Amino acid sequence: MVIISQIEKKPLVNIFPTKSNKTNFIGIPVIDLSRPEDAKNLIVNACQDYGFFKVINHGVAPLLVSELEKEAVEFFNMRQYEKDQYCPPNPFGYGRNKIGLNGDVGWVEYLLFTSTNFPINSKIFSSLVKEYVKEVRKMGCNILELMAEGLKIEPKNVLSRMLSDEKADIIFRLNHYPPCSDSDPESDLNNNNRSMSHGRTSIGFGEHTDPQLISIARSNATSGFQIYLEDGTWVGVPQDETSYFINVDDLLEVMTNGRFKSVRHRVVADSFKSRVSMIYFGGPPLMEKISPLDSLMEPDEESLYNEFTWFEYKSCTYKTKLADNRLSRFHKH
Ligand code: GA4
Repeated sequence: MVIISQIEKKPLVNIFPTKSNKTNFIGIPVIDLSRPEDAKNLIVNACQDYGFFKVINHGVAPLLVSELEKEAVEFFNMRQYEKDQYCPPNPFGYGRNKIGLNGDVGWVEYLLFTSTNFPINSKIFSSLVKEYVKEVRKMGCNILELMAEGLKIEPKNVLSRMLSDEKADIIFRLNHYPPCSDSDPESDLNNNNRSMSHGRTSIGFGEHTDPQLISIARSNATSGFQIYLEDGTWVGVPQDETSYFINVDDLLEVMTNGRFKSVRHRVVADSFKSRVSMIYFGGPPLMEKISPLDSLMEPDEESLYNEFTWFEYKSCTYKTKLADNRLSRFHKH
């Protein structure tokens, strides 16, 4: 894949890793969706341990994915003034370098939109997005059902109903991280086994947690995605363009009263290769009340959070910076 467009101004954010004493990490959990009996328990373990896992045998047609990626690449290959017609992302549309509304920057350009409001005037592109979002929503519902089964909570659709609802608040994002020659591939950010002595790396998308319930991501064969482990290390996720990567988001952490972890993650720009990713963010209907699930609470267990609607949480999210801990604002003190 060739992407010729370059982001003009380089908002380099060079950062260093916090620690590098990796412990007990045995790799990203891989869940085979064609084996639901095993999958349900493995999903629960992965959500508790990392808030992150990879799925295989997911049922999304490779042709659909490659056609959508082709459209995305064509879009990002357009001249800057053509892409700028879809600016600014307020919060939806085309964005470049700036992330959100509060001063975050990254070495990235993107298209951000809701499933019902695709800004690009191309029938092919918009019908591929529609079809893709439908397929990925199906996968998301399946995963949420397996989660409920693994957690032994009833009814089976207690989580998935929020995604299958026609008012589910779905956001879809296409990201393009152009190669960044200032990124040092030897740096500790890109390779966790080396010392941090000369780490200078460009952040494509800064560290954050996703506010929704679940995020379902897929990218081309360029690496750069990293997750934060509880022991304070960042680990690079080996790329696999045939699989999907699932994040537990903030709302699932609340609904499981902290059993599942909303995974902190970031993307580091590659020095040589473009990275193109597509991410489905599954949120519930705006008026859905969010609190720990009764069926999961032990008799004397107390809720860690004050109840809120997704609308309240989302509104608060858009007032924050990317790296902020948004959940802490809803913690009971
Ligand atoms: C992170 C997850 C999704 O990409 C997103 C992002 C949103 C944006 O890019 O506009 C936010 C970010 C995300 C969380 C904090 C706020 C809002 C940028 C930002 C600084 C679309 C979302 O829903 O929240």
